Amino acid sequence: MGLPDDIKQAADEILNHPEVTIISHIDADGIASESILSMALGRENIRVNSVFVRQLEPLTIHQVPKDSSFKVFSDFGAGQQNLFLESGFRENDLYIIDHHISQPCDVPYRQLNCLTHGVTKMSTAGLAYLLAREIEPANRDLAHLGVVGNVGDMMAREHRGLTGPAREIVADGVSSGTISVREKDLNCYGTSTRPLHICLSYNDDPFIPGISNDAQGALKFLKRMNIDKGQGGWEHTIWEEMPHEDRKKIMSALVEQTIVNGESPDRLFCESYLFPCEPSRTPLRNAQEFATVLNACGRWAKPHTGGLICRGDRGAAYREAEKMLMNHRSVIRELLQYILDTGVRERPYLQHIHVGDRYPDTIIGIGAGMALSKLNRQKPILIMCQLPEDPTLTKASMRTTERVVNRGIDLQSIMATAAEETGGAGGGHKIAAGAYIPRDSEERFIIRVNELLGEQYAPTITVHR
Ligand SMILES: [Mn+2]
Repeated sequence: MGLPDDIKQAADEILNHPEVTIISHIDADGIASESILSMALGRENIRVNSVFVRQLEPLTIHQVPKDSSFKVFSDFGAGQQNLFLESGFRENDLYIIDHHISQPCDVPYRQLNCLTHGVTKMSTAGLAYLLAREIEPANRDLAHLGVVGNVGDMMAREHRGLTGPAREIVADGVSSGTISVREKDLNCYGTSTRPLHICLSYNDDPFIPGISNDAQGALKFLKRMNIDKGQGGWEHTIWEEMPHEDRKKIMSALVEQTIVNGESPDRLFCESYLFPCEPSRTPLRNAQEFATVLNACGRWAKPHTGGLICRGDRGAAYREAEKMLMNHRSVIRELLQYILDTGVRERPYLQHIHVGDRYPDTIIGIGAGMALSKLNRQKPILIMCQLPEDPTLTKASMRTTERVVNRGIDLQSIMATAAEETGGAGGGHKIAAGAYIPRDSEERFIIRVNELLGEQYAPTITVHR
C-alpha cells in the first residue's frame, strides 16, 4: 500500500462518523492541519469540535473530551500510542494523522503517516490537505494552508524548496491561483514585509561580512547598486515588490560577495511560496511569514485565533494576531538582548545559558537562534529555562547553523540521546532541537551534550575555540 491508499483509507474511515473531535498541536503545522481538516469535514456536514494541546502527554491527555465523538489526532499521536492505550482508547476510537516516528504499541491504532512511506519532507498539514483533496477535489482551495504547515515545520529548509508529495500541493495551489512560486528567490525571512536592507542584515546563512548583522552596511551595499529607487528609496523597498531585473542584479551582487568571502552561494537561493490573494505587505502574503503568524498565536495560547485566520478571518482575529506577533517579536528581542547582556558560558564544543523563569519555554529556541548569529556561530547554542507549570522539569533548546550541520552535527540525535540518558526526552531536527529533562540533571545534561558534539565533530574538523 502506498501513501495514496492510506489517504483513501483515512478519508473513508473519518467520513463514517457524524461527529469528530480534532486534537491538534499548537504550532503553525498543527493549526494549519486543524483548519484544513475541520473545513473539509464541515463541508461534508460532519460536526467538528477542535481541541489544541501544547504537547500530548500524561498531564494533558485529559484535555481530550471523553465523549462518543470520533477522535482525530493531528500532528502528534504516532509517538503517543501507549498513552492512548493507557487512557483507555480502543482501536476504533481514533485516527492518527502525523509525520513523527511511530511508537510500537500492542493496539494497532490506525494512522496516516508519511514516514511509513519513506516521505520525510512532509508535515501534517500536507497530509491533511491530501486527505481533504481525497474527500472532495474542491478542497484544492486549501492548498496554501498545506504549504504553510510544510514551510512552518521546516520541510523546505534542507532542499530550499518543497519536494516529493509536498510539491504536488504547491502545484495544486498554483493551478487554482492561490499560490505563486518564485524559483531561485532570495533566501531571507521577511521578503514580503520588511525593507530589503533589514532582511539582508538578519540573514546569516551564508554569513556575508558587511551585510549580515549590519543593517547600515546592507543599506550601503544596496545604494552602491546601479538601481534607480526614485522616490521611496531603499529604506522602503520590499523585495517581493521589486522588478525581476532589479532582483536579478542584487542576487548576482550577493553571489559575488559570498564567493569573495569563500562561501558557497547555494544557500542564498530558495524557492518562495507567495499568496497573491492576500493584501500586500502583510505577513499572510508569504508562506514563511504566514507560519510565523500562526506560531505566534499558538505560542501565546491563542491557537484558535490562528485557526480563524486560516479560515479567512481578516478582521478581529487578524488584528488580534497582529498584536500577538508584535508582542511575540518584542519579547524575543528582549530575550535576545538578555542573552547578549548576560553572556553565554563556554564549553569546548558548546555555548550555553539558563534563563530561569524569565521567558516562556515556547520562545527560548527562537531567541537562542537569533543570538547565535551574534555569538560564535561555529558552536551550537544550548538554552534552558524553567517550566512554569512544573518546577521539577527544565526545557532545553538547541540551535546551530546549516554550515555546522554540513560538518556532521545532528542536534536531534544529540538532544534525544542526552535527554534519554538523564531521564528526559528530546527530539527535533538536525539544525534545531529541544528536550525536557529533570531539573536536577541539568549539569549532567550539559556535559553529555558537549561530549556528544565532540564525538560528532571528531572525524572531520578542529573546533574554533
Ligand atoms: Mn508537524
